[in-house]
Amino acid sequence: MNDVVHLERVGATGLIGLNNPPVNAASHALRQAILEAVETLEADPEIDVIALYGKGRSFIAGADIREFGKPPKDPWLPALCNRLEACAKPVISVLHGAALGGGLEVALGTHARIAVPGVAIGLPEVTLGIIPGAGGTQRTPRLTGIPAALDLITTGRHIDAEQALALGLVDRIATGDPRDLALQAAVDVRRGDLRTRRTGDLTTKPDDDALAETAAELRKIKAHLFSPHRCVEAVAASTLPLQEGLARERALFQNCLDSPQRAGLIHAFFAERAVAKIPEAAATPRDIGRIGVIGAGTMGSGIATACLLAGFPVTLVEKNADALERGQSAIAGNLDGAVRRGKLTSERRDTLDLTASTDMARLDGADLVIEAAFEDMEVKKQIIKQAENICPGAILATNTSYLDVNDIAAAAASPGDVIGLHFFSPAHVMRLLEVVVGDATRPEVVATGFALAKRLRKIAVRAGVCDGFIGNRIMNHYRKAADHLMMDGASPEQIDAAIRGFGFAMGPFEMSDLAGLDIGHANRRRQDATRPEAERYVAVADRLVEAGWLGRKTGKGFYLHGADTGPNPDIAPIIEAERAHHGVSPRPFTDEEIVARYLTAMISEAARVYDEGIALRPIDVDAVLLFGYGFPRHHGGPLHHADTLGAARLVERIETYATEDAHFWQVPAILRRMAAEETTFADLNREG
Ligand code: 3H9
Repeated sequence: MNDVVHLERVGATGLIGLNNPPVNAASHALRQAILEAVETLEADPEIDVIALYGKGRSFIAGADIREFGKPPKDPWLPALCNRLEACAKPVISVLHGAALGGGLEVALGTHARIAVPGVAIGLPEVTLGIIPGAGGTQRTPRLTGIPAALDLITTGRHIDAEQALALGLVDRIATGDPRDLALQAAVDVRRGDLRTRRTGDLTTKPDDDALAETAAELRKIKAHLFSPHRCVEAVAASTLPLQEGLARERALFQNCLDSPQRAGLIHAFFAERAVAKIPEAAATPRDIGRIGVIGAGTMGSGIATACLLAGFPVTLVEKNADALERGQSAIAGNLDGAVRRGKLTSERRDTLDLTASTDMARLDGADLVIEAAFEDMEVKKQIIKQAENICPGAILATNTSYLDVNDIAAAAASPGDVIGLHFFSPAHVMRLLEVVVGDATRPEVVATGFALAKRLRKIAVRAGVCDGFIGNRIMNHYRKAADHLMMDGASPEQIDAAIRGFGFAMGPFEMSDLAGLDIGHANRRRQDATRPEAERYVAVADRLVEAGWLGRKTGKGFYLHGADTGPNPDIAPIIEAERAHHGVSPRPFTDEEIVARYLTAMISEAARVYDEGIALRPIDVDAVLLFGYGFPRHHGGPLHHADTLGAARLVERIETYATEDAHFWQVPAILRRMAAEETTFADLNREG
């Protein structure tokens, strides 16, 4: 026996305490230890009931995801679940914290389940590009029926103890310490107060309609994904005898395991967590009581909403009274939406503490001030100076999207307290927060930025200072590639459709219309002074702005957004005029070539951002694109995707494109090194 389980005999009860921190993932060691413990207790004549419970924060959070893609080691989880089910003595399980994926499957292999309130129960495998592979697709429908099993397995959603009880997944809800509950449950089994049975002995009621409906719905909404469809096929097999159904599940699970989508989705899972590992992690974050937000525009009101939703008292300051009023009603609208969606109760809403004022002095007492004012260096410097005078000792954060945080910090008497907190619009919805660390930013200020992100339920990624930080800098680059494609012959709608075909929810021109073409325009004007001579400039979007077409907000942009929808018919003549002006003869592009150029531009800049130290690791760059820019999760992020293509192939591509535009298409030094050394970004993630 090894120390990942704690085996105890208490009277005639054999207790198996699972102890594999932090979340009791069912690693090889844990599987082996549970198997040995069960066999030991089964053979022990003094023992009549066996109970499994989790020590620490959960029962079992699932199979150990880090083992996927490595050679499998016996005992496999499916074999363990079958062995538990076959045990000659009653085996019960107490579920607390998380009983997810393989964790729930282990529990379904036991003969009765007790749920502790607060437990998250579910089969989230589909979110990792796989299906439940240890009997979950066979035993769940036997207990819940096919419709509920399809819902759980194809959405991967977590349910609570009450829902699990209502569905028949657990037999009882009980409050208390998991070990005590395990002992009590054993007593109840002996007394006949808790029924035990083998789930595999039950049969699934056929429901072809539910299967057909779910399959059709998934073909509509998840056509590009692999595993959701396999989930339905596996659940369909649950009407077969158990062993046949399990064999079918096994084959489908293996298909998913081999799919590149599995690797991408699991990379995304780890990306979300890896970004928290920062050099400042050991610093103690400062306490944040009140938060001040300066600027009541879209960003300011979104940031204020996010802070209020997380329970912070907020002071919102805006010098223009009308703008302040608009900001307040935007916040009220956001909060109404949160109540409607069940994210906030009306009672809690009434307790939220928002002070709104046109007087900066009202910021007094704030521990953190976030400025979301106009994107202008002098304005920002002025605001930081004023805020510092009003709240000495507070953290001063700028929500700038592009400007130099070191320059802004230089305006403060205490530049160590200045940091960039780059939110994404809508700030109360988008999960990404770039924490931009200046040369002088103190470690505890960085740690506070990360602690704040956690409270706001956002994914914080540490970024260094450069124009656009990680995300906008990369976006600027691939957005140019889209403009070049448009000038050279592809239409905006073909480009958008091709990019959607890769898995993005929107293409670049649809995105511009959504954000407002004035945003990109202002940014291009800011860059005019520093734009290199050799850079190819595409002025199509400028012509749209000059015509007053700013996208959705004016009803017209690259597309029509009024009574009529679809591509704006006035765009083609503008593009043609620009081509004529630059002597460009258009040529056809395949969707494949569009995607290849767009992604190669993205990967190139992403590689440079990492190589220059703006991002800590390649996986941090992936997280930014995944959680802030809609990069399709099943492709794992641009640098994960780059690994699937290989550095040598990318270098070759860039060199080919460079024959047309040697300024734009330059091979990043890091890609050349990687091609020569035959290494990958995954290698660099491991080193970092
Ligand atoms: C499966 O079960 C397949 C089977 O059907 C078939 C097999 C044949 N493995 O999220 P946190 C790590 S697929 C390995 O920050 P929280 C995580 O990386 C699995 N590691 O905590 C982190 O490490 P680090 C189905 C795991 O409290 C640390 O634990 N199960 C696993 O915010 C803390 O995690 C799932 O998909 C794992 N399974 O959330 C559930 N889980 O500190 C996946 C976590 O080094 N897990 N880690 O960064 C979760 O959803 C959340 O972790 C959980 C806790 C809700 C449990």
